[in-house]
Amino acid sequence: MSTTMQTQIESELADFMSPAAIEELDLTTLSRPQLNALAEVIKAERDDLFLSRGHAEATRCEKDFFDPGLTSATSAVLGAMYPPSNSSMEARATSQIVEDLRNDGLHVFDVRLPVEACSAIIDALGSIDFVSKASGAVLDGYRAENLHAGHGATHWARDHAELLAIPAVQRLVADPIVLAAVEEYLGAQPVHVQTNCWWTVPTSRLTALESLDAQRYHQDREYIRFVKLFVYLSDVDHENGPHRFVVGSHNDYEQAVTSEYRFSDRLSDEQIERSYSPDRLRRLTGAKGTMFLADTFAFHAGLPVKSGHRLVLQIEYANSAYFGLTQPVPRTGITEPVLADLVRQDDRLVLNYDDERYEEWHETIPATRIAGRAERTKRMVRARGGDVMRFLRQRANR
Ligand SMILES: O=C(O)CCC(=O)C(=O)O
Repeated sequence: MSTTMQTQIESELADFMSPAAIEELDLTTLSRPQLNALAEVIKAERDDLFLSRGHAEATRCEKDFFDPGLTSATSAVLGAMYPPSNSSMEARATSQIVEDLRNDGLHVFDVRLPVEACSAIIDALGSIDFVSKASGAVLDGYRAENLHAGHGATHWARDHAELLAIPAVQRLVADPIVLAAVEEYLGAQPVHVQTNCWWTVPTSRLTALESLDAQRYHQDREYIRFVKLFVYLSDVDHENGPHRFVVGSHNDYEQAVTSEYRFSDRLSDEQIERSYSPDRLRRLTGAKGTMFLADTFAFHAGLPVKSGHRLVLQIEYANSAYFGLTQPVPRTGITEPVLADLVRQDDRLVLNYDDERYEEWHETIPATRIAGRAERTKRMVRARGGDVMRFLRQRANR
C-alpha cells in the first residue's frame, strides 16, 4: 500500500526533481501517514490551497510534521519547487547569519534598527487596535494609558494589515539581508506569513497566564519550517521580560521531552534546566532596536515582566503557508518600493497578500473572535462548576 503511495509521490516529484534528488529523500523511511502528509503538502502547493489547517487536521497529518524526518523531506521538496534565488554575493553577506541559525537556531544582529525607524513604528502603533489576550478587551493604541488596561500581561495587535501599512515595517519585511538569510536557511523561497506586535506588562495573575502569554518554554509548530525576526521596540533588560531561548534545541529538543510530549505542551524552567547546560539558556536583553532571527522550533519563552514593559515587533517567514493559521493581509497599501516591487512580481513572499481574502477575514473575524476564545474557556469552566483562575493555573502548571 505504502509502496503505491511512494511510487505515486515519486512520479509527481519527477516533474521538478532529478532522480538523484528523489533518491536522496529516501521516502522508504517514511510511514504511510507521513507519506500521506507529504502528498497533502504537494497537492496543497500545486492547487494553491491556502489555509489548509482544517485539511491537515482532517487527514490527521499535522502531528506527523513533528517528526524531523518528514519535515526534512517536505522541506527538500519545497526547496525544489521554489528554489532559492540568492546570488553568491548575498550568500557571502549572510553566511554567518545562516550558520548561527543552523547551529544555534538564533542570530542576534550586531546592528540595531535605527532610532528613527523605531520611532516611526511606535508613533504608528499609537492608533492601532490591540487586544488583551486574557480579557479580550480591545485597546485603541499602544499608549501609556492603555498599557495596563487589558487586565492581563500581553496585548496583541489585532490586525496584521495595520502593522504592515507602516512603511518602516514594509522595509523590514523585505530587507534584502534578512530575506537572503531566511531564504538560505529555509532552503526555499520564503512566504511572509505573519506580522505581529505585542506589549507585555507585569501582572499579579502571572502564574495562571504564563502559559497563555508564551512565558513558559515551548516549541512553535506553526508551519513546516519557519523563522521569526524579533525587533525590540523598547529597551529590554532583565526586568522587562527578555525573550529566553535554548540555543541549539531546534536540533536536539528530544532530550528534554518524554514520549507523551505534544508539541503545544509547556515545559517548566526546571525541566529545561535539567536538560540543558546554563550556557545554552540565553536571555535576550538589548536596547530599543535590537533585532534577532530565531527558529522558534527551539525551546523559547518570554520571561514574565517584573517592571516597566516590553514592546516587540515580529515578522515571520515560512517555507510554505501549509497548515498555518495565517491572517491574510491586503496588497493595497504596500507603498515601499522594496516590497511593492515584490507584490508587482507576484513573488512567493507575498502569497498571503490578498485583498479579497483579507476582506473576508476582516468581516468574519472581528475582535470578538479573539475575545471569544477567552469567553469560551470561561464558559466551559463555569459550566463544570469550576473556577476560571484555578483552571488556568492548573493548565499552566501541567
Ligand atoms: O514573548 C516572547 O518572548 C515569546 C514569544 C514567543 O513565544 C513566540 O514568538 O513564539
